[in-house]
Amino acid sequence: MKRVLLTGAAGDVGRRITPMLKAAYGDVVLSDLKEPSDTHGLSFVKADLADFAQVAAAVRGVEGIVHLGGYSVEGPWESILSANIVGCYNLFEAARQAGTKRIIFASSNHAVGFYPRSTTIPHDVTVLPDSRYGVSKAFGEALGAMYAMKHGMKVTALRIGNVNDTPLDLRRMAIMLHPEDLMQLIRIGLDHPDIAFEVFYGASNNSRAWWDNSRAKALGYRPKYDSEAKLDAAQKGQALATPDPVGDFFQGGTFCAAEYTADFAALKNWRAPTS
Ligand code: 15L
Repeated sequence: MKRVLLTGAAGDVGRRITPMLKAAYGDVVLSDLKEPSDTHGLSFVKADLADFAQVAAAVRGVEGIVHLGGYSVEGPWESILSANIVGCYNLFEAARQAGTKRIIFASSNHAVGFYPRSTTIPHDVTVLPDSRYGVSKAFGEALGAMYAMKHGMKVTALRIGNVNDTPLDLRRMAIMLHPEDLMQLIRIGLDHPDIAFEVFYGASNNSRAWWDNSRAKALGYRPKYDSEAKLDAAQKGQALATPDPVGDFFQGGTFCAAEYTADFAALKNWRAPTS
């Protein structure tokens, strides 16, 4: 991998990943709306994802992209539309025009947030987004699949749980992704010879996992961390949370509960029909 671009470099996950990306690939370019306070001596290109010309300038000469940029939580449709729908399209299309070979797309657990916590889901389930944000992540996955199949780009979508070295509550016990384990997933996506289009779950080796990540493991993922080691912290965080029947039932938590108007009893155990 000659040069790697990291979008969303000024965000929390971007700042955690930057030094590891630099150690692994050396030639790394950072991009975001504002320059990170610590660039680790790497060059920075300011780019608004919604502006195609700015994105095209950022991807010039880049062989691989780690696309963390965009709106990272639920928000107004206009914000999701410009940063995550238009922005994601601009990123993939500019990368195609620039001849970029590989893209890691930071999808999210919220693309499948309406699965009950009581079920273990594989990577190839029907998407059940829990928010406009989750819909934008499902869109990014679909876009990545199209660019992989139609243009031969090697695309890996990571349905990231919560990037942290400590689980913030009981939900995060299942979905915590230690930054070093995230780096492993990124390296598989950027380097593995067999990637065409893949969906991996972004979770550490959590004992309470509710995702079947066997596809990532088949390609060499060996997560080192288990949230169980920090159960105390999760219990303390949980004690501060307000109980919620919807949010506590579904994997997506508060993203599911927000703006919820459906008949919970009728829909809570819905599963896509199988053949
Ligand atoms: C996400 O997708 C968000 O980017 C992050 O801020 C957390 O809210 C995380 O999901 C989560 O589900 O905990």
